[in-house]
Amino acid sequence: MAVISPSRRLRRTPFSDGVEAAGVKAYTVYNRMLLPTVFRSVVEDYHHLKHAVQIWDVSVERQVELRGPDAARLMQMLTPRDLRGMLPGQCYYVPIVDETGGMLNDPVALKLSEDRWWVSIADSDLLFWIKAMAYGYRLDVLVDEPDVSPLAVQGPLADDLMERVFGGGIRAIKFFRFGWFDFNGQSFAIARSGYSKQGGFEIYVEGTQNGMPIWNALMEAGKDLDVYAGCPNLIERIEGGLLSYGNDMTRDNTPHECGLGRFCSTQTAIGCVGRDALLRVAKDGPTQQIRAISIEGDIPPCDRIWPLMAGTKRVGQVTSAARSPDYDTVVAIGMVKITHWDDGTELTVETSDGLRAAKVHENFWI
Ligand code: THG
Repeated sequence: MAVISPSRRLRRTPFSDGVEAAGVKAYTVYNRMLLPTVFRSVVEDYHHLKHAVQIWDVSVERQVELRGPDAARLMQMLTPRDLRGMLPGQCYYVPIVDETGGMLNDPVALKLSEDRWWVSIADSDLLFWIKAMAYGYRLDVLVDEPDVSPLAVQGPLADDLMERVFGGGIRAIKFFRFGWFDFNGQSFAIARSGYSKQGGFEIYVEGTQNGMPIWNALMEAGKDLDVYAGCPNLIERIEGGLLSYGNDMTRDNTPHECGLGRFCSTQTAIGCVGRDALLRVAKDGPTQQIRAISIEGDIPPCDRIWPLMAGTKRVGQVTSAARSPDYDTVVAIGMVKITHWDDGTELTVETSDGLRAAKVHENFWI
Protein backbone atom coordinates (compact mmCIF):
# COMPACT_ATOMS: atom_id res chain seq x y z
CA MET A 1 0.00 0.00 0.00
CA ALA A 2 1.06 3.61 -0.57
CA VAL A 3 1.64 6.09 2.26
CA ILE A 4 -0.77 8.69 3.66
CA SER A 5 -0.16 12.34 2.66
CA PRO A 6 -0.04 14.54 5.77
CA SER A 7 -2.24 17.65 5.98
CA ARG A 8 -4.10 19.77 8.52
CA ARG A 9 -7.24 17.65 8.13
CA LEU A 10 -5.36 14.58 9.33
CA ARG A 11 -4.53 15.71 12.81
CA ARG A 12 -1.29 14.92 14.61
CA THR A 13 -1.51 14.37 18.37
CA PRO A 14 0.36 15.76 21.39
CA PHE A 15 2.35 12.49 21.40
CA SER A 16 3.13 12.20 17.67
CA ASP A 17 6.81 13.12 18.19
CA GLY A 18 7.18 10.27 20.70
CA VAL A 19 5.27 7.83 18.50
CA GLU A 20 7.56 8.62 15.55
CA ALA A 21 10.71 8.40 17.67
CA ALA A 22 9.54 4.94 18.83
CA GLY A 23 9.45 3.82 15.18
CA VAL A 24 5.73 3.53 14.44
CA LYS A 25 5.30 1.33 11.34
CA ALA A 26 1.63 1.89 10.43
CA TYR A 27 -1.28 4.18 11.20
CA THR A 28 -4.99 4.12 10.69
CA VAL A 29 -7.25 7.20 10.65
CA TYR A 30 -9.79 7.58 13.48
CA ASN A 31 -11.79 10.72 14.19
CA ARG A 32 -9.69 12.42 11.48
CA MET A 33 -6.57 11.82 13.58
CA LEU A 34 -3.61 9.44 13.37
CA LEU A 35 -3.88 6.22 15.36
CA PRO A 36 -0.83 3.93 15.39
CA THR A 37 -1.61 0.27 14.58
CA VAL A 38 1.85 -1.35 14.46
CA PHE A 39 5.20 -0.72 16.18
CA ARG A 40 7.39 -3.85 15.90
CA SER A 41 4.82 -6.18 14.30
CA VAL A 42 1.22 -6.91 15.29
CA VAL A 43 2.32 -10.28 16.72
CA GLU A 44 5.35 -8.93 18.63
CA ASP A 45 3.26 -6.03 19.97
CA TYR A 46 0.65 -8.61 21.07
CA HIS A 47 3.08 -10.74 23.10
CA HIS A 48 4.69 -7.66 24.64
CA LEU A 49 1.29 -6.23 25.65
CA LYS A 50 0.46 -9.47 27.48
CA HIS A 51 3.79 -9.64 29.37
CA ALA A 52 5.03 -6.11 30.05
CA VAL A 53 3.59 -2.60 29.79
CA GLN A 54 2.94 -0.28 26.86
CA ILE A 55 2.25 3.42 26.39
CA TRP A 56 -0.51 4.05 23.85
CA ASP A 57 -1.23 7.32 22.06
CA VAL A 58 -5.03 7.09 22.00
CA SER A 59 -5.59 10.82 21.45
CA VAL A 60 -8.10 9.74 18.77
CA GLU A 61 -10.44 8.95 21.66
CA ARG A 62 -11.52 12.61 21.46
CA GLN A 63 -13.49 14.13 24.30
CA VAL A 64 -16.82 15.85 23.80
CA GLU A 65 -17.33 18.06 26.84
CA LEU A 66 -20.82 18.90 28.10
CA ARG A 67 -20.74 21.79 30.55
CA GLY A 68 -23.63 23.66 32.16
CA PRO A 69 -26.87 23.23 34.13
CA ASP A 70 -28.42 20.93 31.46
CA ALA A 71 -25.33 18.72 30.99
CA ALA A 72 -26.75 15.71 32.87
CA ARG A 73 -30.09 16.00 31.08
CA LEU A 74 -28.38 16.13 27.69
CA MET A 75 -26.18 13.16 28.60
CA GLN A 76 -29.26 11.06 29.42
CA MET A 77 -30.89 12.04 26.11
CA LEU A 78 -27.96 10.39 24.32
CA THR A 79 -28.00 6.93 25.92
CA PRO A 80 -30.36 4.14 27.00
CA ARG A 81 -28.10 3.47 30.02
CA ASP A 82 -29.71 4.87 33.20
CA LEU A 83 -27.28 7.50 34.52
CA ARG A 84 -29.14 8.44 37.72
CA GLY A 85 -26.88 6.34 39.95
CA MET A 86 -23.64 7.57 38.37
CA LEU A 87 -21.32 9.50 40.68
CA PRO A 88 -18.52 11.98 39.92
CA GLY A 89 -15.33 9.94 39.49
CA GLN A 90 -17.10 7.13 37.61
CA CYS A 91 -16.73 6.05 33.98
CA TYR A 92 -19.61 4.34 32.17
CA TYR A 93 -19.44 2.52 28.86
CA VAL A 94 -22.52 4.05 27.17
CA PRO A 95 -24.16 3.02 23.89
CA ILE A 96 -25.25 6.21 22.09
CA VAL A 97 -28.35 5.80 19.92
CA ASP A 98 -30.40 7.86 17.47
CA GLU A 99 -34.20 8.10 17.41
CA THR A 100 -34.45 4.68 15.70
CA GLY A 101 -32.31 2.99 18.35
CA GLY A 102 -29.39 2.77 15.90
CA MET A 103 -25.86 2.94 17.33
CA LEU A 104 -24.14 6.30 16.74
CA ASN A 105 -21.10 5.62 18.90
CA ASP A 106 -19.97 3.52 21.91
CA PRO A 107 -17.96 5.92 24.08
CA VAL A 108 -16.81 5.91 27.67
CA ALA A 109 -18.53 8.74 29.59
CA LEU A 110 -16.77 10.39 32.53
CA LYS A 111 -18.79 12.31 35.07
CA LEU A 112 -16.49 15.09 36.32
CA SER A 113 -19.33 16.76 38.25
CA GLU A 114 -23.11 17.10 37.93
CA ASP A 115 -22.69 19.82 35.30
CA ARG A 116 -19.50 18.67 33.57
CA TRP A 117 -19.06 15.46 31.54
CA TRP A 118 -16.55 14.10 29.07
CA VAL A 119 -17.71 11.71 26.37
CA SER A 120 -14.65 9.79 25.16
CA ILE A 121 -15.77 8.89 21.67
CA ALA A 122 -15.21 6.08 19.17
CA ASP A 123 -14.87 6.81 15.46
CA SER A 124 -17.91 8.89 14.45
CA ASP A 125 -18.63 12.64 14.50
CA LEU A 126 -20.63 12.60 17.71
CA LEU A 127 -19.80 16.26 18.43
CA PHE A 128 -22.23 17.37 15.69
CA TRP A 129 -25.09 15.19 16.94
CA ILE A 130 -24.64 16.42 20.53
CA LYS A 131 -24.34 20.09 19.49
CA ALA A 132 -27.50 19.78 17.39
CA MET A 133 -29.33 18.14 20.27
CA ALA A 134 -28.31 20.95 22.65
CA TYR A 135 -29.34 23.62 20.14
CA GLY A 136 -32.56 21.93 18.98
CA TYR A 137 -33.82 21.40 22.53
CA ARG A 138 -32.62 24.87 23.64
CA LEU A 139 -30.54 23.37 26.44
CA ASP A 140 -28.40 25.47 28.78
CA VAL A 141 -25.15 23.65 28.04
CA LEU A 142 -21.89 24.23 26.17
CA VAL A 143 -20.71 21.42 23.90
CA ASP A 144 -17.21 21.35 22.45
CA GLU A 145 -14.02 19.36 22.00
CA PRO A 146 -11.47 20.35 24.67
CA ASP A 147 -7.68 19.98 24.30
CA VAL A 148 -7.70 16.62 26.12
CA SER A 149 -5.88 13.57 24.76
CA PRO A 150 -5.98 10.16 26.44
CA LEU A 151 -2.67 8.35 26.92
CA ALA A 152 -3.21 4.69 27.83
CA VAL A 153 -0.80 2.62 29.93
CA GLN A 154 -1.73 -1.03 29.34
CA GLY A 155 -0.34 -4.40 30.38
CA PRO A 156 0.33 -6.45 33.52
CA LEU A 157 3.06 -4.06 34.73
CA ALA A 158 0.92 -0.94 34.34
CA ASP A 159 0.43 -0.42 38.09
CA ASP A 160 4.20 -0.66 38.73
CA LEU A 161 4.99 1.91 36.06
CA MET A 162 2.22 4.35 36.96
CA GLU A 163 3.17 4.29 40.65
CA ARG A 164 6.65 5.55 39.77
CA VAL A 165 5.31 8.62 37.97
CA PHE A 166 2.05 9.42 39.78
CA GLY A 167 2.55 7.84 43.26
CA GLY A 168 1.16 4.82 45.11
CA GLY A 169 -2.37 6.23 45.16
CA ILE A 170 -2.71 4.99 41.61
CA ARG A 171 -3.12 1.38 42.84
CA ALA A 172 -6.33 2.26 44.68
CA ILE A 173 -8.22 3.33 41.55
CA LYS A 174 -10.98 0.81 40.88
CA PHE A 175 -12.04 -0.41 37.41
CA PHE A 176 -13.89 2.30 35.49
CA ARG A 177 -13.25 4.91 38.20
CA PHE A 178 -10.93 7.88 37.94
CA GLY A 179 -9.06 10.14 40.32
CA TRP A 180 -6.97 13.32 40.02
CA PHE A 181 -3.18 13.02 40.10
CA ASP A 182 -0.37 15.56 39.95
CA PHE A 183 2.32 15.85 37.31
CA ASN A 184 4.62 18.91 37.28
CA GLY A 185 2.15 20.81 39.47
CA GLN A 186 -0.86 20.16 37.23
CA SER A 187 -3.73 17.81 37.96
CA PHE A 188 -4.87 15.10 35.50
CA ALA A 189 -7.80 12.67 35.51
CA ILE A 190 -6.52 9.07 35.51
CA ALA A 191 -8.92 6.15 35.09
CA ARG A 192 -8.46 2.40 35.38
CA SER A 193 -9.70 1.60 31.88
CA GLY A 194 -8.45 1.05 28.35
CA TYR A 195 -9.05 -0.78 25.10
CA SER A 196 -7.40 -4.06 26.15
CA LYS A 197 -8.13 -6.89 28.60
CA GLN A 198 -4.60 -6.74 30.08
CA GLY A 199 -5.43 -4.08 32.68
CA GLY A 200 -4.13 -0.55 32.96
CA PHE A 201 -4.95 3.12 32.98
CA GLU A 202 -5.91 6.03 30.81
CA ILE A 203 -4.43 9.47 31.57
CA TYR A 204 -6.60 12.29 30.24
CA VAL A 205 -3.80 14.67 29.26
CA GLU A 206 -5.17 18.20 29.27
CA GLY A 207 -3.04 20.68 27.31
CA THR A 208 -1.07 19.66 24.23
CA GLN A 209 2.09 21.07 25.84
CA ASN A 210 1.85 18.42 28.58
CA GLY A 211 1.85 15.51 26.13
CA MET A 212 5.54 14.87 25.52
CA PRO A 213 6.66 15.57 29.14
CA ILE A 214 4.27 12.87 30.42
CA TRP A 215 5.17 10.48 27.56
CA ASN A 216 8.89 10.95 28.29
CA ALA A 217 8.48 10.56 32.05
CA LEU A 218 6.69 7.21 31.59
CA MET A 219 9.26 5.95 29.06
CA GLU A 220 12.13 6.97 31.37
CA ALA A 221 10.56 5.49 34.52
CA GLY A 222 9.76 2.16 32.84
CA LYS A 223 13.11 1.27 31.28
CA ASP A 224 13.67 -1.75 33.56
CA LEU A 225 10.03 -2.83 33.04
CA ASP A 226 10.63 -3.13 29.29
CA VAL A 227 8.13 -0.33 28.62
CA TYR A 228 7.52 0.25 24.92
CA ALA A 229 5.26 2.33 22.72
CA GLY A 230 2.21 0.33 21.70
CA CYS A 231 -1.32 0.75 20.39
CA PRO A 232 -4.66 -1.02 20.50
CA ASN A 233 -3.78 -4.52 19.27
CA LEU A 234 -6.04 -6.13 16.67
CA ILE A 235 -5.50 -9.70 17.90
CA GLU A 236 -5.86 -8.97 21.60
CA ARG A 237 -8.97 -6.83 21.22
CA ILE A 238 -10.71 -9.53 19.16
CA GLU A 239 -9.76 -12.18 21.75
CA GLY A 240 -11.32 -9.89 24.35
CA GLY A 241 -14.46 -9.16 22.33
CA LEU A 242 -13.86 -5.40 22.35
CA LEU A 243 -15.99 -3.95 19.55
CA SER A 244 -14.84 -1.45 16.96
CA TYR A 245 -17.46 1.09 15.91
CA GLY A 246 -17.70 1.39 12.11
CA ASN A 247 -16.26 -2.13 11.75
CA ASP A 248 -18.25 -4.49 13.98
CA MET A 249 -21.32 -2.28 14.27
CA THR A 250 -22.84 0.77 12.61
CA ARG A 251 -25.97 2.92 12.74
CA ASP A 252 -27.84 -0.09 11.31
CA ASN A 253 -27.44 -1.97 14.59
CA THR A 254 -29.16 -1.66 17.95
CA PRO A 255 -27.14 -2.00 21.18
CA HIS A 256 -28.87 -5.37 21.76
CA GLU A 257 -27.58 -6.71 18.45
CA CYS A 258 -24.11 -5.57 19.54
CA GLY A 259 -24.34 -7.55 22.77
CA LEU A 260 -24.50 -4.26 24.67
CA GLY A 261 -27.90 -4.99 26.22
CA ARG A 262 -26.16 -5.20 29.61
CA PHE A 263 -25.31 -1.49 29.28
CA CYS A 264 -28.95 -0.55 28.57
CA SER A 265 -31.66 0.09 31.11
CA THR A 266 -34.06 1.49 28.56
CA GLN A 267 -37.15 1.22 30.78
CA THR A 268 -35.77 3.75 33.27
CA ALA A 269 -33.56 5.81 30.92
CA ILE A 270 -36.17 8.55 30.74
CA GLY A 271 -35.29 11.18 28.16
CA CYS A 272 -33.21 8.97 25.84
CA VAL A 273 -34.27 9.89 22.30
CA GLY A 274 -34.05 6.26 21.19
CA ARG A 275 -36.10 4.95 24.12
CA ASP A 276 -39.40 4.20 22.35
CA ALA A 277 -37.67 2.54 19.42
CA LEU A 278 -35.52 0.39 21.74
CA LEU A 279 -38.44 -0.58 23.98
CA ARG A 280 -40.17 -1.91 20.87
CA VAL A 281 -37.20 -3.99 19.63
CA ALA A 282 -36.14 -5.09 23.12
CA LYS A 283 -39.55 -6.69 23.69
CA ASP A 284 -38.94 -9.56 21.26
CA GLY A 285 -35.16 -9.41 21.53
CA PRO A 286 -32.72 -9.07 18.65
CA THR A 287 -32.80 -11.45 15.66
CA GLN A 288 -29.05 -11.18 15.07
CA GLN A 289 -26.19 -10.62 17.51
CA ILE A 290 -22.42 -10.20 17.83
CA ARG A 291 -20.62 -13.49 18.30
CA ALA A 292 -17.08 -14.79 18.64
CA ILE A 293 -16.15 -16.72 15.49
CA SER A 294 -13.15 -18.98 14.92
CA ILE A 295 -11.89 -19.56 11.39
CA GLU A 296 -9.70 -22.37 10.05
CA GLY A 297 -6.65 -21.76 7.87
CA ASP A 298 -4.92 -18.55 6.87
CA ILE A 299 -6.69 -15.30 6.10
CA PRO A 300 -5.90 -11.93 4.49
CA PRO A 301 -6.57 -8.68 6.46
CA CYS A 302 -10.33 -8.23 7.02
CA ASP A 303 -10.91 -4.88 5.25
CA ARG A 304 -14.50 -5.53 4.11
CA ILE A 305 -17.58 -7.51 5.12
CA TRP A 306 -17.05 -11.26 4.86
CA PRO A 307 -20.41 -13.08 4.44
CA LEU A 308 -21.13 -15.99 6.79
CA MET A 309 -22.92 -18.83 5.00
CA ALA A 310 -24.89 -21.92 6.05
CA GLY A 311 -24.68 -23.74 2.76
CA THR A 312 -25.94 -21.24 0.18
CA LYS A 313 -27.88 -19.21 2.77
CA ARG A 314 -26.36 -16.03 4.14
CA VAL A 315 -26.72 -16.01 7.94
CA GLY A 316 -24.35 -13.27 9.02
CA GLN A 317 -21.02 -11.56 8.47
CA VAL A 318 -17.49 -11.31 9.87
CA THR A 319 -16.06 -7.80 10.29
CA SER A 320 -12.83 -8.30 12.28
CA ALA A 321 -10.40 -11.22 12.11
CA ALA A 322 -6.79 -12.05 12.95
CA ARG A 323 -4.66 -15.14 13.63
CA SER A 324 -4.11 -15.60 17.36
CA PRO A 325 -0.77 -17.05 18.46
CA ASP A 326 -2.07 -17.97 21.95
CA TYR A 327 -5.21 -19.78 20.74
CA ASP A 328 -3.69 -21.11 17.50
CA THR A 329 -6.73 -20.25 15.40
CA VAL A 330 -8.11 -17.25 13.57
CA VAL A 331 -10.18 -15.25 16.08
CA ALA A 332 -12.97 -13.12 14.66
CA ILE A 333 -15.98 -10.97 15.47
CA GLY A 334 -19.18 -11.46 13.51
CA MET A 335 -22.88 -10.68 13.50
CA VAL A 336 -24.94 -13.88 13.26
CA LYS A 337 -28.67 -14.48 12.75
CA ILE A 338 -30.64 -16.07 15.59
CA THR A 339 -31.12 -19.33 13.65
CA HIS A 340 -27.37 -19.95 13.58
CA TRP A 341 -25.94 -18.16 16.65
CA ASP A 342 -25.81 -21.15 19.04
CA ASP A 343 -22.43 -22.20 20.47
CA GLY A 344 -20.69 -24.69 18.18
CA THR A 345 -22.65 -23.89 15.00
CA GLU A 346 -20.45 -24.65 11.98
CA LEU A 347 -20.58 -22.22 9.06
CA THR A 348 -18.53 -21.10 6.07
CA VAL A 349 -17.01 -17.64 5.73
CA GLU A 350 -16.38 -16.00 2.36
CA THR A 351 -13.07 -14.22 2.95
CA SER A 352 -11.57 -12.00 0.26
CA ASP A 353 -9.24 -14.97 -0.40
CA GLY A 354 -11.89 -17.69 -0.69
CA LEU A 355 -14.03 -19.90 1.55
CA ARG A 356 -12.97 -21.02 5.03
CA ALA A 357 -14.59 -23.17 7.71
CA ALA A 358 -15.91 -21.11 10.64
CA LYS A 359 -17.45 -21.87 14.03
CA VAL A 360 -19.70 -19.77 16.28
CA HIS A 361 -18.78 -19.44 19.98
CA GLU A 362 -20.89 -18.34 22.93
CA ASN A 363 -17.96 -16.54 24.59
CA PHE A 364 -14.88 -14.61 23.53
CA TRP A 365 -11.43 -15.92 24.35
CA ILE A 366 -10.49 -13.45 27.12
N1 THG B 1 -11.24 4.33 26.35
C1 THG B 1 -11.67 5.60 26.24
N2 THG B 1 -12.33 6.05 25.18
C2 THG B 1 -12.60 5.20 24.16
C3 THG B 1 -12.20 3.85 24.22
C4 THG B 1 -11.50 3.43 25.35
N3 THG B 1 -13.26 5.65 23.07
C5 THG B 1 -13.30 4.85 21.88
C6 THG B 1 -13.49 3.39 22.18
N4 THG B 1 -12.51 2.96 23.20
C7 THG B 1 -14.89 3.13 22.67
N5 THG B 1 -15.21 1.72 22.76
C8 THG B 1 -15.00 0.98 23.91
C9 THG B 1 -15.22 -0.38 23.83
C10 THG B 1 -15.03 -1.17 24.97
C11 THG B 1 -14.64 -0.58 26.16
C12 THG B 1 -14.43 0.77 26.22
C13 THG B 1 -14.63 1.55 25.09
C14 THG B 1 -14.44 -1.39 27.39
N6 THG B 1 -15.24 -2.44 27.60
C15 THG B 1 -15.02 -3.33 28.72
C16 THG B 1 -15.33 -4.74 28.25
O1 THG B 1 -16.14 -4.88 27.34
O2 THG B 1 -14.77 -5.66 28.84
C17 THG B 1 -15.79 -3.10 30.00
C18 THG B 1 -16.86 -2.11 30.05
C19 THG B 1 -17.58 -2.11 31.38
O3 THG B 1 -17.62 -3.17 32.04
O4 THG B 1 -18.13 -1.07 31.78
O5 THG B 1 -13.59 -1.09 28.19
O6 THG B 1 -11.08 2.25 25.49
N7 THG B 1 -11.40 6.46 27.23
